[in-house]
Parts: sequence; structure tokens; C-alpha cells
Amino acid sequence: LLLAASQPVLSAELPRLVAKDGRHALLVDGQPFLILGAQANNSSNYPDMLPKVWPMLDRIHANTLEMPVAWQQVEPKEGQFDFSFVDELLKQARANDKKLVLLWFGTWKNTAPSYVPDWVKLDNARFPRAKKPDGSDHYLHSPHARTTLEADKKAFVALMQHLKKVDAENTVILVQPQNEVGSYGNPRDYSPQAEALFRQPIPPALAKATGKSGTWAQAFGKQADRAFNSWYMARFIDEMAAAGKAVKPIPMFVNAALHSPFGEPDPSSVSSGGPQWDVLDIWKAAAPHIDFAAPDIYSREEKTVSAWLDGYARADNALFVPEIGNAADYARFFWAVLGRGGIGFAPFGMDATDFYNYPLGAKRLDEETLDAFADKFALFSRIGQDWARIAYAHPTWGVARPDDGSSRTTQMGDWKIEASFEQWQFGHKDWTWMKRDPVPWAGKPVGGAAVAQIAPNQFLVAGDHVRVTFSPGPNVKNGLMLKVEEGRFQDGQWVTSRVWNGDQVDYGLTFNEKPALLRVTMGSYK
Ligand code: N0T
Repeated sequence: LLLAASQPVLSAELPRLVAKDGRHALLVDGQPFLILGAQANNSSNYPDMLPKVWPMLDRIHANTLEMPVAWQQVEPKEGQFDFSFVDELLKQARANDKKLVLLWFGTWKNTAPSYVPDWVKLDNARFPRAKKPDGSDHYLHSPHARTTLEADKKAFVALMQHLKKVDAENTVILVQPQNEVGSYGNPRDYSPQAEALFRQPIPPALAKATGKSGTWAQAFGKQADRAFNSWYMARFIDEMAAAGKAVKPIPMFVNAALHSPFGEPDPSSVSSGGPQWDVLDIWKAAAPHIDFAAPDIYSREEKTVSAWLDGYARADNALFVPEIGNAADYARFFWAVLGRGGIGFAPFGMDATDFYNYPLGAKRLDEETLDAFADKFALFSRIGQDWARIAYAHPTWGVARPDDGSSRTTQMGDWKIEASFEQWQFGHKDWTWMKRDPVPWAGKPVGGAAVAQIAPNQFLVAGDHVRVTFSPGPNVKNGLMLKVEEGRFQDGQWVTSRVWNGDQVDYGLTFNEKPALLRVTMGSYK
């Protein structure tokens, strides 16, 4: 008995990512888990700030907090570690019934060394900055410095060792080593050491993954500097992730500062070396210990955001949005993420520490802004596990209102599905008198829907500010919408609370401000 009591708590199943048929799930305690996340502001990683964080997560029905842990905070003096903030964070996360995603702010935070300890910042001989072509220092720490990698890795591994010791119950479900890496204004290190590497043929693993050959310049042309920096930053981070996972193997990911998805990027004006969609193959080949790369979304344009999401939702890359602006008009992209089988979504800057990153996000977190996220999260906080389980096994589709408010259609199996916007719940917006009285949100960037095909003739639908219409595709004779049930899941089983009929279905299934969950059954007669 005594012996048993002194044993540590039997560790639960580790969180892990699984993939099947091009779809992904994050398993938490062995079950698919949908991250309804919120990221704290950059300087909220202190015990005194935590009381300003949890109420915000509860307000928007988030189940997961993304919080920085800074190298300078845990290793202020070399070799002396202080994980007291991590301990407090874990304790409070459990008390508040939240999961955690830890963001390791180390050598690169938005590319800069702002979060490294002073003893790193001030020792440019041991931890050298990258060089510009003219030989002067760029602000960036060079990814080619073994000493920098060893020092950062040591601290990161210490964090993972600490987690192994104090987090047997796996409150931490994901770890992000570094933040928005890359280099601004100087696409790569031009030091003599880096120049020598740049003149060599590309690494065999990269040649194999991309089918390219020759030197970096030969293989990647105008994007060669970016490709080179991507490879070496990814190798640096992969070595950290591998060392961390050797201690505690939980999923790790990287996030990307994004540029326009249209047209060729200028390596000097993007975050060169970061895990953007157009260099993802390089990152995959260089960093096999990184489970996925993730887009940080700070565009409010649907066509831009959809292109980004498409760039990350791949059979070899789970879609997760670890950051998205916290203004109301970003909330509609939740539907687009779910529809692409995303494993989670997290608005950035969700705490009450009086900082707002407008124009990226909201000017203020007023009630309307919070509701835009909270109403969606509230529904999925009840069905998130069910949705994640279903989305792992079934086709999904989702849309956010396009910039011009036009409708979107798709076909799933035999059935056509249309999402249209700015409809009252009764009738049609094209009717003359309806044109004179548009919905209050007409012209505003709100609305969207997500659909899962749970059986050939059956769908789950959720959305807000949207009308979803199901109709027979060209191969169906005498097809019809048979039944529309509003309901929920209980212990994994569908429970109908009522059947929608009459006015509720005659013009389509029209959701207003409050998201709802429907199960739609289609049929046909002979
Ligand atoms: C994000 C966040 C935080 C006008 C910005 C976005 C977070 C980092 N960076 O609040 O700093 O830690 O990951 C960069 C987007 C820059 C766009 C500037 C255009």
C-alpha cells in the first residue's frame, strides 16, 4: 500500500495526432478533441495576469488556453531554471478546467530575439546574429549557430522534463517551439559559414522530397534564399522538437506569419524561412518531428483566408489555426476551418490585460465582439468531441461569407448544398419587399456554415447568419429533403430535441445570430 501511494499518478494516454484517409484528429485522453482555443497576449505569462485570463476564456466558451513560456523567464541565469510560472499555470488551468498549448518563446519570437535571456542577447560571439550581405549584423539570431541551438534546446528540454514530472495528466496537449520564425528584411544569413552552405547542393532529403537538384539557386531560383533559410530554421527547430519529444512525446507544431497567397512573394518583404504554405514541403522534409505547421490569420478577406486554409489543410498536415484576429469579422472563419476538417481555432489576444492589437484584431473586446466567438464556441463546447470524431471519419465542407456576400455551393455524394447569405428566415431576399428591408447584418462580414456528411444521405449542419439549402444532384431521381432534426449529442449518440418543418424549412435552413445544430436526412422515391 505504502509503495503504491508513493508511485506517481498513472499517466493517462498522451495526446497525439492521428491521420487517416487524408483526415486528422488530435486525440486527448484517447478521444478526438476540438480545440476551442484562445491565445493570451504576449506579456500575460505571469501569475499576476492569470486572473485576467480565465474569465475571458469562460466568456467565449474556450476549452484551451495558448500561453507563452519564455526562455528568459525560465532560465534568467544560465543553467538555473525556474518553472514556477508553469507550475502556477498548470494548477490554475486544471482548476478552470482548461487544456493548455504552450508557446516556447525562444531564439525566435516573430523572428526576433526579444524573449531570449540577457546572457544570450548580450553575447554576440557565442550567439551570433545573422549577417547582411554587406557583412553587418542583422537582428536575427543565425540558425547556423550550433551554440545557439544547444543553449535553446537545453532550456526547451528542461521545460519538457518539467512537464514530464508535473503533468502526468497531460493538461498540456500541444507545444509550439518558437513563434512565427523567419527573417524580415534579410532573407537569410549571409555570413561566410552560411555562404559556404548556400553554394552546396541541396540536401539529399530535400532533393528526394521535392524532386529538385543542384545548388539552392539552381533548385529554387528567386526563392532560393527563402528555401535555404526555411531548411535551416526547420532543421534547428526539428532538433529541438526531437530532443523534447524524447523526454515527453506530445505533438509539436510551428506557426507562420503569412503573406499574400496571390502572386510571387518577395523574399525580402516576407518572413523568409517561416513555415508558409508555399515552402511547406521544405519544412516537412527538414522537420519530421514537427507534427504540423499552422497559419496565423490576420486578413479579414475571405478569398485570402480561404486560400491560406487550403494551403495548410493537407493530407500530410493537420489544419489548426493557433492565431486569428479577435475582431468579430474573423469569427466567421471558424466555419471555414471546421469545414476543412480543422482540429482547432484560437482568436489571439483573449485576456483582460488592456492590450489590443488593432488593426490586426479588435479595437476593444466589447460584448458584440466576444459574442461572435462565444456563440459558436458555446455550441461546439457541447458537441466538440462528437464533431471531432465525426470529422475524422467523414467528409466535411464549410464556408465563411465571401467578401461580396455571394452564395457558395458544393456537392457531397448525391446531394447539392448551397450556403447563401443575408436571408431573413422566411422567404427570399430577392422578393421585392425584402429588397427594401435587408437583414441588419447585410453587407457585414458575418456568417458561415459547416457540414459533415455522416451517411450517404445524412448530414450534420451548423452555422450562423446563413441559409443552407439541400437539393438533389443530377444523379438523383425524385430526391427530397426528408427530415430536419435539431438536436445534440449525448454520450456520443444523437438526441433530437425537435423536428424542423413548415416555415423552418420551406425556404432552406436559415440560421440567424445563434448557431444551431441540425441533422438533415435526404431521400428519394421510386
Ligand atoms: C502575431 C501576433 C503576436 C499590418 C500579433 C502577427 C503573436 C504573433 N504576429 O499580435 O505578436 O505572438 O505570432 C504578425 C502580423 C504582422 C502583420 C502586419 C501588417
